[in-house]
Formats: sequence, structure tokens, C-alpha cells
Amino acid sequence: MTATDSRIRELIVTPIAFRDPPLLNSSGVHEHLALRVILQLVLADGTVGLGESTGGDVRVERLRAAAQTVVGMDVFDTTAVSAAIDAALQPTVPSSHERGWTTSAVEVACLDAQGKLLGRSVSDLLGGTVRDRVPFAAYLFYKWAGHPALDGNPAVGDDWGEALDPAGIVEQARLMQQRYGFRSFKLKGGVFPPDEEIAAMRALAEAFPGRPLRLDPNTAWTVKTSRYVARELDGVLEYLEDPTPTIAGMAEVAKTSPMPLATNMCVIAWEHLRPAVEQNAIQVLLTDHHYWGGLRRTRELAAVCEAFGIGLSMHSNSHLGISLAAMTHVAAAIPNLDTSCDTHYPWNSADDVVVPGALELRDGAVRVPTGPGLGVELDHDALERLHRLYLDSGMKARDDTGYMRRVHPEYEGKLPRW
Ligand code: GKR
Ligand code: MG
Repeated sequence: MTATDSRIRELIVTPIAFRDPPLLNSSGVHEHLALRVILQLVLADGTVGLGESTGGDVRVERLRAAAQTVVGMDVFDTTAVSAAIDAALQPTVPSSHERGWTTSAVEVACLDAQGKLLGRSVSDLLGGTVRDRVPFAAYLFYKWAGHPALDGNPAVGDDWGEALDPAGIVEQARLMQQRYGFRSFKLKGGVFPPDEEIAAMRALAEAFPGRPLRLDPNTAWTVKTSRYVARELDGVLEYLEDPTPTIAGMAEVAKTSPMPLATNMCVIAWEHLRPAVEQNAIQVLLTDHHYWGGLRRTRELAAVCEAFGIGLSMHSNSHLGISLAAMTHVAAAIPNLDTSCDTHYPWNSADDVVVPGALELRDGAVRVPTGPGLGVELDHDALERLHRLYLDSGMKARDDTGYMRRVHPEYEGKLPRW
């Protein structure tokens, strides 16, 4: 192979939309479509590396700016590619976390292309696997039975049904277990008053004795309420995720919490690690390669966590198969990522952009794809269909609060709420 073969010829940025059920959270409710972006990094020799990131017009524009920056660079020069994108964005995007979303998506596409050139999997490029199956947790949500008829669109139901109380959550957990074999469960909380969510967690503990359970209210509670919930759920939770906002707030809760506190909200950039460690604010970090700088940086983050005795788990947003493949490869390559990871995949997999077969959630785990690169293949017809859906939708950004207000005009967006 010559150096010229691995030069980047083009980065194709395709925004897409896919169906999403009405999942409730502390900010409102998921709209009927979720937005995502698919990247195809085309090399001089025609090899294509794939990437996937969160959507919305702002992120799409930044990826398009990155596309201008990387043309002509060598795909193996991944550090320089990330640095060039970061430098190009700096004047207009001051937040390193925000820039991280762009560099990360391109890094994954670079690694996929490298793996294809070399005939090796992405996990091999990350140092090899320490596990060949990556366990995931069932991601439970309070939800409506379906999307209501709104703005001229008809009502849309789904085969998960309604879950608005402890019995509904236990039923959803049973369905998740039946369909995918999950062995651990996370409830997205911050939707109902804390005592109702405590009751839901106790109902899950009774229905699934001994199984790891987590609760994540996305900062819906004050420090006082968080301490109360933590006390009430002593012995029930494996960890409590983002009960309250800010590193300082989490540190206050951690002083009395009987269980570890986890976050994907207050520690989301490298500069947050030092204060979090100094204040002992978190005991578990939910990594996410989509904004920590990509798969190699996630591997480095894991080493930092190891050094400071911080446990690891993995965060997820609504996503499709390219992301699931990347999450699986990096989780398989990190020795100290030994709790099950989050994934929204069961809620969205019906609309995937990858050719079926390489990824399967079975017995609560995904087997690491063995093909070169990420080991998944783009379904071009599906990509075209989902791109059309995005164009026709006119959606520009995720807006859980706005959607909730269109259905319930009295809804107040307020965090912390209790
Ligand atoms: O999809 O509603 C959701 C989640 O709340 C998501 O937006 C969060 O980013 O899953 C995430 C989390 O763990 O905080
Ligand atoms: Mg979370």
C-alpha cells in the first residue's frame, strides 16, 4: 500500500431521521422522529469508513466544516485529523465538549477505514478485545402508549405499550428481557415525583431479584431530594446516575449516598475530570465515544478513570447500528469497563442503516463484529429513505420540552424539579 492510497478524498455528511417512540424524561418526551448524522469517509482508493453522530442542523453544519478540513489528510494520521478539525472549529465553537462531537464522529470513520485497509477489526486497532461479547442493560422508559395525533399527523402506536407506573415499568422490563435477554436494567427517571420512581425501582428489584438496577433522573432533583432517594434505595441500586446538577451538587450528594454516583452530565469533557476527582463527586463515569474524542480517546479516558479508582459504564442516546458497532468495539477493548453499557438500540433498531446480520442483541449482549473495521455495512437504500424522512420532517433539532408542551401546554421545563 502506498501513502497516497490512504488519503481522504471526501467526507460525505448525510443527516437522517428515524422513528422513535414517545419516551419520557426530565425534559419532556421524545418526538416521533430522532435525528442522527451518517458519515462516509471516502479514501483515494475508494475505501469507505463509516461514522454516526447525533443530528440537528448545528452539528450537521460543523461536520460539513470538518469535511472541508480533512480532505487530503492521511487517514492513519488520526491525531492530526482530530487536531485540524478542533482548530477549525475553535473560533466559533468555544466548548471543547461541543467540538468533541465533531472530532469523535470523524475519528470513528477514520478507524473504520483503517481497519478495512488493513483487514483488521476496530477493536484490534484499539489493542485487541478483552471480551468477545459486550453486555448491555435494558434501558427502561416511562412512556405513552403511542404518539398522539398532532399537527395533521395521525396517532402512532408501538408494540411496547404504555408504562406510566411501577407495574408498567416491570412489564416493559419483562418484554425487554424476553426480546433481548437483558440481565441488568436502567430506568430513565425524573418524570414522576421521586416516591413514585422509588416504588418503580422497588418493584423491579422484587421482579428481578439480584439483577443490577440503575436509576437516572437527569438532574431532576435537588441535593436534599437526591439524598432522600439515595437513602430510600440503599441496597436496591447498583448506582444512581445524575440525581442533581453540577459537580459541586453531586459532591454534596456523594457525601451521604450509600451507593456510587454515576454521570454522563457533569463530567463530559477532559477539564471536568480534575474538579470531579478533587471533590469526589462521582464514583462511576459513563463514557461516550461520541463526544470524548472518539474510540482511542475513550480508551485513554478509561485509563484515567482506572488511575483514580472511578468505575466505568457507557452512556447512550437514540442511535443506530454504526454507533452500536463502535460502542461494542471500544467496550470490548477496555479491561476496566466491566459493568453493562447503556443502549437505546431496542427502541430504534427497526430503522437501522446497516445491513442486518452483523449486530445482534442476544442474552443481553452484542458479539463483537469480526469483519474488517467496524464490521458493519451501510444499507444505501435505508440511508436514502431516512435522509428523505429527515428532509420531509423539517426538523432542525431535538426538542423534548417543546413536543411535551405541544401535547400538554401547561408543562413547565424545570430542572431540578423536585
Ligand atoms: O433519550 O431521553 C433520553 C435520555 O435521557 C438521553 O437523552 C440521555 O442523554 O440516555 C441519556 C442519559 O443517560 O442521560
Ligand atoms: Mg444518564
